[in-house]
Amino acid sequence: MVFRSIVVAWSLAVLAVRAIPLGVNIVSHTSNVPCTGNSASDRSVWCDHDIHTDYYNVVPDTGVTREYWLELVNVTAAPDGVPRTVLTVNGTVPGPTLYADWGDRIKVHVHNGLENNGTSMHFHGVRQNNTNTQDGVSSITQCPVAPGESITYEWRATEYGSTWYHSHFALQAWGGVFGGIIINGPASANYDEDAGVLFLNDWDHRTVDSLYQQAQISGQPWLQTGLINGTNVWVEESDGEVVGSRFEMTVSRGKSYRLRIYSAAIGASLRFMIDNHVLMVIAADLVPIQPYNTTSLLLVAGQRYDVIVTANQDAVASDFWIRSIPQVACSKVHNVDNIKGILHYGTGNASTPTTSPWNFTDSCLDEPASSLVPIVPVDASPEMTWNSEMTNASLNADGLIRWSMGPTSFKSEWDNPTLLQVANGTTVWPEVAHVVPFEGVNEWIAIEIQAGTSEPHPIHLHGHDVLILASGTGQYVRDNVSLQLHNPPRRDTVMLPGDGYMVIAFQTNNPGAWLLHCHIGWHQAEGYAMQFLVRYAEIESMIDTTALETTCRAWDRYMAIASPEDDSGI
Ligand SMILES: *[C@@H]1O[C@H](CO)[C@@H](O)[C@H](O)[C@H]1NC(C)=O
Ligand SMILES: *[C@@H]1O[C@H](CO)[C@@H](O)[C@H](O)[C@H]1NC(C)=O
Ligand SMILES: *[C@@H]1O[C@H](CO)[C@@H](O)[C@H](O)[C@H]1NC(C)=O
Ligand SMILES: *[C@@H]1O[C@H](CO)[C@@H](O)[C@H](O)[C@H]1NC(C)=O
Ligand SMILES: *[C@@H]1O[C@H](CO)[C@@H](O)[C@H](O)[C@H]1NC(C)=O
Ligand SMILES: *[C@@H]1O[C@H](CO)[C@@H](O)[C@H](O)[C@H]1NC(C)=O
Ligand SMILES: *[C@@H]1O[C@H](CO)[C@@H](O)[C@H](O)[C@H]1NC(C)=O
Ligand SMILES: *[C@@H]1O[C@H](CO)[C@@H](O)[C@H](O)[C@H]1NC(C)=O
Ligand SMILES: *[C@@H]1O[C@H](CO)[C@@H](O)[C@H](O)[C@H]1NC(C)=O
Ligand SMILES: *[C@@H]1O[C@H](CO)[C@@H](O)[C@H](O)[C@H]1NC(C)=O
Ligand SMILES: *[C@@H]1O[C@H](CO)[C@@H](O)[C@H](O)[C@H]1NC(C)=O
Ligand SMILES: [Cu+2]
Repeated sequence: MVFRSIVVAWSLAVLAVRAIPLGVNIVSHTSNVPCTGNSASDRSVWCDHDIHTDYYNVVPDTGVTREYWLELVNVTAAPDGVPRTVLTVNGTVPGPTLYADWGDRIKVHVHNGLENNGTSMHFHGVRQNNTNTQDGVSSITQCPVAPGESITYEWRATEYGSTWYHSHFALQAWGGVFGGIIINGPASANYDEDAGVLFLNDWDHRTVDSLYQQAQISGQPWLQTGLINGTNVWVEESDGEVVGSRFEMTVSRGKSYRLRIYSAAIGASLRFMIDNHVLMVIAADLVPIQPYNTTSLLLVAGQRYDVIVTANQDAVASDFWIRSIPQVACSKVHNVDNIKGILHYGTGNASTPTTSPWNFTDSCLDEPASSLVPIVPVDASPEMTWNSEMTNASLNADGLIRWSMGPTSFKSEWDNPTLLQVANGTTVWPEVAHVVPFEGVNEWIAIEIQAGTSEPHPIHLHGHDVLILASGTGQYVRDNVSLQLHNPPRRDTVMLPGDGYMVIAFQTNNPGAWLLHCHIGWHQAEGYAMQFLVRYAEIESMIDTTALETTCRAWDRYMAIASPEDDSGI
């Protein structure tokens, strides 16, 4: 089949005035019919498919390839009114949103326009079914892309919903290199309008790179503030002057809006709420769930929730605060009461809200398992291969903090990625690369993770939605804890409770080198990671050795003048 390439390079100005999800109108399909049937009064249908379609095995044939060009640019920007160096995609934080329909192929050209950093682009939560080579992880699936060089990624949107792309090189993602991905598809509840992505960040006026040394000596550094979709205000300590501006979202009374909420935090766990408005939750990461209502939602680093907000208030006197509240139990962020945006009813300028927050309990635990019920059920097999990992922190020979999953802190080499070694026939791995091989086809793997400290950690597995079979505090004892095998919560990023444990499961149905790691940037850089090498014999044929080696050769040339690797390599 010949796929037609559609060049998609919308400007930000166009994005700002869109009324319906972009990308749907301008696409001409070469096969199949357009996805009619999906409307405000029935979001469950999608072409010949619907919200009950098993998206792990079935994917619509759209015949469409979406092509995007992204450029890394080093700018001076002031997201909260205070200027600093920000590493961006195309000059903005967040970077441009990528749109596609369920089943489309997505081709992303990334140009590294930075002077002093490598890069690689990871499509978080994207399943990469048989395309592990496109996962964009430095040291695992590729060498970093050297300054001035480009790379092209191509993958199929086999799942739909809300996810994001971000750099997987050093701390670059938290320097500003990230943006949203919206894959249009069916939904588990109806809404009038798609309001798009809404990123939550923790933020500081110093760069993450300049804080890394301190993080390695005394743990997560305190950050000054946070952003809502790339903006916030800041009150100058010297004279009380207010700089920056607040995020605003304008709604019409009576209408319902789908909001895609993301945490792109480097460390904080953020509670999201809109005063007086209930959030109807319809998806956790890329997994549609049975809708449920809540007044606030905790997002740990890397997670997403899709919610429907109905503008059902009488907004005569006031607009409403949108809040992102770092949870003090596990976050080191100041300014907790002033990371706010405004939900504005009607036309004209927004007023300063006088509304009060919903009551909440400060907590760093994920939403209860009973709330996160996937629409498409997946059961784990009681016959599983077990893998146990103790996680902990210690000091290395230089007195720097190093985290470990298992016996050693993770360390991989920028210029010798796992896939290059697989292409070369390597089967013996250094202990620090923490490679766990699985050869079985469609075998169920249970990973038991025990936290060695009181700090909770958002754990992310690449290339899979994991099933959360158990989670709790204290020491895990296999025979004493029952596992939820029947349709447990399923997603790509899960909070490991402090001084606690969790058991997550996945099936070996996708060959490749898949990273499992903590999504707190500092911890990832300090070695909180391991990799699964799934079905070795099938990986080699997927690798484009020429492309891999071309990137690596350019990187080797750059490394002669670059700063040496001083982190885990991922
Ligand atoms: C990003 O910037 C590049 C270079 O200016 C431009 O060609 C491209 O269209 C932009 N991409 C998007 C998605 O806006
Ligand atoms: C993913 O790949 C497997 C194995 O090739 C295949 O059976 C399955 O249908 C694919 N899933 C989708 C959604 O394409
Ligand atoms: C970004 O620009 C600043 C200021 O010129 C420079 O110090 C820094 O090295 C640059 N960063 C990268 C990654 O190129
Ligand atoms: C990336 O660039 C920043 C400057 O913007 C620098 O501080 C940092 O060391 C660089 N990181 C790597 C791994 O090259
Ligand atoms: C958040 O920013 C992105 C990127 O600029 C934009 O597409 C989106 O519409 C914004 N979200 C909301 C809810 O306004
Ligand atoms: C959520 O609350 C709204 C009213 O605020 C109600 O219409 C809706 O049915 C509720 N949804 C669920 C899943 O309980
Ligand atoms: C809205 O705000 C803008 C910018 O602050 C201002 O110029 C304008 O007069 C305001 N409009 C109204 C109706 O208050
Ligand atoms: C929060 O709890 C207090 C004390 O129970 C109560 O007075 C207040 O109305 C509650 N606020 C909200 C928004 O529910
Ligand atoms: C974690 O590491 C610390 C410091 O190396 C050590 O004292 C402690 O015993 C370890 N904890 C566990 C549970 O292994
Ligand atoms: C590939 O294997 C050969 C022979 O074992 C070795 O000499 C070479 O250094 C390896 N190359 C890489 C990139 O690992
Ligand atoms: C496991 O449960 C049994 C029965 O409740 C109890 O006697 C035993 O102490 C528990 N084991 C551990 C290690 O907690
Ligand atoms: Cu962590």
